[in-house]
Amino acid sequence: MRGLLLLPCVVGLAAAAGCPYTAGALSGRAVHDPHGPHEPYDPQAGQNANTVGETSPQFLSEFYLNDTDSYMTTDFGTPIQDQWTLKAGPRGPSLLEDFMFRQKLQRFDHERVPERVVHARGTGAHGTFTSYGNWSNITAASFLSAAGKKTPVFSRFSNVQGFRGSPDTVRDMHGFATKFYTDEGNFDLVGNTVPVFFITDAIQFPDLIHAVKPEPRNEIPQGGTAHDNAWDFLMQQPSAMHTVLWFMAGHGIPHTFRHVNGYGVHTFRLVTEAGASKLVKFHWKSLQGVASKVWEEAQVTAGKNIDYMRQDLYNNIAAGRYPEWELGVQIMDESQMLAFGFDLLDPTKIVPEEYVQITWLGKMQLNANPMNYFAETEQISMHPGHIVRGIDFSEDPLLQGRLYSYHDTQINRHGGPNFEQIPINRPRVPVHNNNRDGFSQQYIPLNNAPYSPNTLDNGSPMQANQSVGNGFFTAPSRSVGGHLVRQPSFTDFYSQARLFWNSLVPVEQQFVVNAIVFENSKVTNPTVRQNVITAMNLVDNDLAVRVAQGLGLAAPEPNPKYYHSNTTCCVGAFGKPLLSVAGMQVGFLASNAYPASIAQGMSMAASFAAAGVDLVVVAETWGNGVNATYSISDAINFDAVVVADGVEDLFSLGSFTNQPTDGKTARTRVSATSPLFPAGRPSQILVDAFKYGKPVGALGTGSEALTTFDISLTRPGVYVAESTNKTFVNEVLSGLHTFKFLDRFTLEP
Ligand code: HDE
Repeated sequence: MRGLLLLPCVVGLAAAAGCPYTAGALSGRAVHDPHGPHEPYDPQAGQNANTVGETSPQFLSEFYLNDTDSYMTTDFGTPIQDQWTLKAGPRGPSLLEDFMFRQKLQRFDHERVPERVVHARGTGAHGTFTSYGNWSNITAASFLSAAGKKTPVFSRFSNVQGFRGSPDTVRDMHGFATKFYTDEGNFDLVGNTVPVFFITDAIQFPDLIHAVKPEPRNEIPQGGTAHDNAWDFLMQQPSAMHTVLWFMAGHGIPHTFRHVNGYGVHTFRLVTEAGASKLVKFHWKSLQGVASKVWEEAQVTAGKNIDYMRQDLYNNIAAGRYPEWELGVQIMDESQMLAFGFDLLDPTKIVPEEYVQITWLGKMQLNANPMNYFAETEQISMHPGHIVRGIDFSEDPLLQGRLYSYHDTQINRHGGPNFEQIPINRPRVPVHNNNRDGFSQQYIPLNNAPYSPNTLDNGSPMQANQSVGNGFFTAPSRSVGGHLVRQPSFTDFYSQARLFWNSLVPVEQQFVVNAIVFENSKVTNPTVRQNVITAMNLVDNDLAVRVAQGLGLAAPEPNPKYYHSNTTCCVGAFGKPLLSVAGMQVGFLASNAYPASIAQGMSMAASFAAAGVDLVVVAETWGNGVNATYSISDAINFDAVVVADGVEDLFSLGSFTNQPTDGKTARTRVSATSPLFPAGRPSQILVDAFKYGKPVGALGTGSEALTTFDISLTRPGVYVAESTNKTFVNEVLSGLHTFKFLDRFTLEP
């Protein structure tokens, strides 16, 4: 309805004529409001009924530029041709007068904007958040006011350390930021996939990032923390230990962005209409389940497909397999700030779920890919300070610093403060204030009295607060005071680091040891490596001894000040079955030389498809029924691998002849070495899949391929059948749910 004379009130008052927010309504003039939603917003519907929100792409559709069936124009609309410059004669020179040429080159010269200073590498999608109920007992937030109420969202997932073009699967922390386009303004939940953070005071953030980013002299390494500077800083900053262990565990190398949980990290507040506040920790729970790669697999993926995670998200949304997350809060009384043995303001602490259960408020589904990466994913500006009525901050000094940084950094990226007006950033409700001008102002403000108080515009825009205009208000119970100091706020950083370590299954503990050993084997400075042992020993002596062994350092004596034997649930990335296997890929290793093998794959595909799983038939070359060639396939592409009946020769380690053998005379003999794919590729796919802990299987004589590589047919996660049947498919599907067969990984004694 853009272009109509509708200027809906943002909140509160339904009578359009008396709408206090609406300059046009007050002046009686026809006003086109570019901020306005497509349909008039009915506050009553928002408050009391289930509203069906538009999806974000619909909201953005008025900005789509469609070039179909059009002539080329300049930026100012004149039709032109742009393939040849205007020249003085056929041999030139080109003339400065050529405005078509100048504009084309100039626009190209200015295409790049600064990437994010952190979280530069990311991918995002549109979706919908649906509230499970009316949560007005804990918050006045309108998007949580009714069961079934829908709010459009955009989520951006990111890596932290690497640049925009860095690989997805390096070991790193990951961002999980969501913008809720609520009917009372934008709320951004700018969280991570790990619930704790490295530092407790925002003034240390530049030090943290300078330390983990590539080293200044040579800009190495790209995307990871396996270098001297990172470990030098992290091991001298006690607050970092808990977070370091999370990202040395599986959380540093998630399988895909669909398989991560998310966390607000800081304690926030929810505030009711009446002003009563509770402390909360925000949680996103992946309804796909949490899954992680193993390190070898992540490294290979980083080389073979640096876009692995963004491709997974994009492909699954494009295929209609929409990932979902539940949003929940742990709710605590204001009086419980210090009740659990640590300060709820300390962002290095989780609130164990044994203490406070999570209340699930609603569900998010990501269901539309951006139409244009730059315009949407790259330009979206997340900010923890984008907050709405019913939600409030806490005094956490890390959060307080973030409230400055995000807006500031976006001004740097966009050249001025009007980035809030970019389509992907603008709220779905009208904006009314006295902020003016700046680079590239997108609106034409009509209020000729842009100050408060004014009488010339009848006092508009008026001040909204808790009691008038449904405005934002700070939780009335908040009170702060104290002498001015520069000192740390929190002290114990090892008890919860140990809680995390204690709570991992043994295999994930081994992965943590391996990861620390790997990263520090790249550290060249012996003092830095020794500091690692000293710091780890404060968490756990066994951990420190094993890392010391891996680094060739002396085993330390126990330093038990923080040792305890408590455990908590829900912190590891391994050992729990997935909730859904939708979007998983089963590689079916077949051969063009034996067409029956391709037919087997085609006949099984439908059974897997019923569970949302793709069966990918792999053969030497393209052909009917072939979904991928060996040349482009690798174990990293598949979540399970099945060898077709009759293609075992592809995996043979013996002499590679083309002679037919008894019993296989109907087949053209195939060979493990073929000019059609890199030497040994089918074997490599099978062996690597097994090594990465994935389910593997075989039909008929294909099982010989497994035994060739000493893969026992009776091991967990190994499935064989004579031919395609339902039981076999179900076994592979259950293997996909298990996801990683942990018995495949060696534990140190
Ligand atoms: Fe950020 N962070 N951060 N951060 N952060 C940015 O803002 C910052 C922190 C997080 O997908 C920047 O727009 C400071 C914690 C995510 O667009 C910047 C501190 C958490 C994203 C910034 C922190 C995060 C950012 C860079 C210490 C988890 C990507 C670009 C006080 C709760 C958002 C930008 C997206 C991005 C500053 C710590 C999450 C520089 C100063 C803790 C997910 O403003």
